[in-house]
Amino acid sequence: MIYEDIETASRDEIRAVQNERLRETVRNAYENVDYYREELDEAGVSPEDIETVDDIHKLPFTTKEDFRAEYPDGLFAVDDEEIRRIHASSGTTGKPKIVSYTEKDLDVWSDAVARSLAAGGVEPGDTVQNAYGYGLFTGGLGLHYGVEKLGATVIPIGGGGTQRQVEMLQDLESDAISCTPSYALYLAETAEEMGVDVKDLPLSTVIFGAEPCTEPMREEIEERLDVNGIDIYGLSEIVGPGVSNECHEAQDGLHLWEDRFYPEVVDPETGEPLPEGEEGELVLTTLSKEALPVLRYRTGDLTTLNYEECECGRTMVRMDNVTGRADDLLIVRGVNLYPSEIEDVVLEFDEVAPYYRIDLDRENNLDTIEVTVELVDDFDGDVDELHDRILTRLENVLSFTPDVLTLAEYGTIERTEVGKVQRVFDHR
Ligand code: DLL
Repeated sequence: MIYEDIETASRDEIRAVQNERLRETVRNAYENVDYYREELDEAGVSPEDIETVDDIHKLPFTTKEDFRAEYPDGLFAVDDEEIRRIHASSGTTGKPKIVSYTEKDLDVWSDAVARSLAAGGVEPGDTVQNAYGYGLFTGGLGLHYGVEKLGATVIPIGGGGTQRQVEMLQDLESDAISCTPSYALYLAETAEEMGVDVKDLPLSTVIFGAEPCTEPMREEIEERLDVNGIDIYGLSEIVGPGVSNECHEAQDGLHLWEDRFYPEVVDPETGEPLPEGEEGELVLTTLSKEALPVLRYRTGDLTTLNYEECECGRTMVRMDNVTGRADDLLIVRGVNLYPSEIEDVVLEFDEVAPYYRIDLDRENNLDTIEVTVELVDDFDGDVDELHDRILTRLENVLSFTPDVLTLAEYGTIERTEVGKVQRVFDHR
């Protein structure tokens, strides 16, 4: 189901909307946010210089450090009376990034989420169990209002309480659940422990996001829960969930709602724009936000853009699913590695459960890396032989051998019931 006509508009139509909204956004930022006025003045750019999206590169970037420096409300463009809601993105260090919404912003956001859900195969009348955390995190309320906007029923269960989640799936016959990918797996595991066969339940879709999910992880979710695993992407600074979403027809990239958020992909080192199809850092500009216009935000997320029309009929650009962030890069004794590359290799093994952790340390001034993976519950093979096979595969695919590879028993690695999973522990 296509939720809004603009999703199938021609490139010219999309461009026209983007150009007009970009001009408005820049004007709003310049006139109402001291920070942007100073930045643009310093860069020698006036709002009149921005006529079309082709001029966007003239604008300076906004970074997470700018959000922190302007904490709490230095980037807000409206008076307090116009703000209807505040959210915050926690982050692991420093102050949270505070974000705000006017009534219209909330409306645009819930439409973006409704669009996303419809693309993911959720229909009006369906029941969606929303297992994202409610509160300052944008996942809970973001999904909540999107489900309602679509005309579906939301069960606002929030994060955690996994046994109850399973009971609700059974008793209320939820058609879809929204949660992080790691939680979807934990749910499957809990259901198994409870003796509930999730495959027998009506559940047909998992809307997962807020964390990276590699292909083997998605396959595991789809298989264990017998569902369509649909990827939803977003970030608080831009709006929250609903910036882009996979369509259930193709499941081949996430349609980015580019009438609301303008995407670019740049070289993470130099900031130079990259041609279509090349992987780099996603940069987003809000096109409709009143309370918090954001110009060229460096998301830190690595992806590629694909402007080919999709088989679902939507014309909006697709981004590759995000499996890493520019700042996830692990440099171990000079070798560059992304955790997702390790995940891709280890989860290829049927004997390995989808739980792992990576520990980095330093001994005698030398980096060390330990990879711990879990064996499946019913493993009855030769551990040493499997250990050697995994090491050889890591060596062949990544030219990398961990100092220690531990094959732990099933259930050893801590599960994340609430919030985002952490898999890399840097003790250096
Ligand atoms: O995680 C918003 C969200 C909630 C998205 C629920 C999807 C579902 P933040 O807490 O601000 O917002 O974190 C944003 O999370 O820059 C990515 O690094 C990561 N992220 C979000 N969605 C995905 C995804 C929410 N589908 C940061 N795949 C982003 C990979 C994702 N990473």
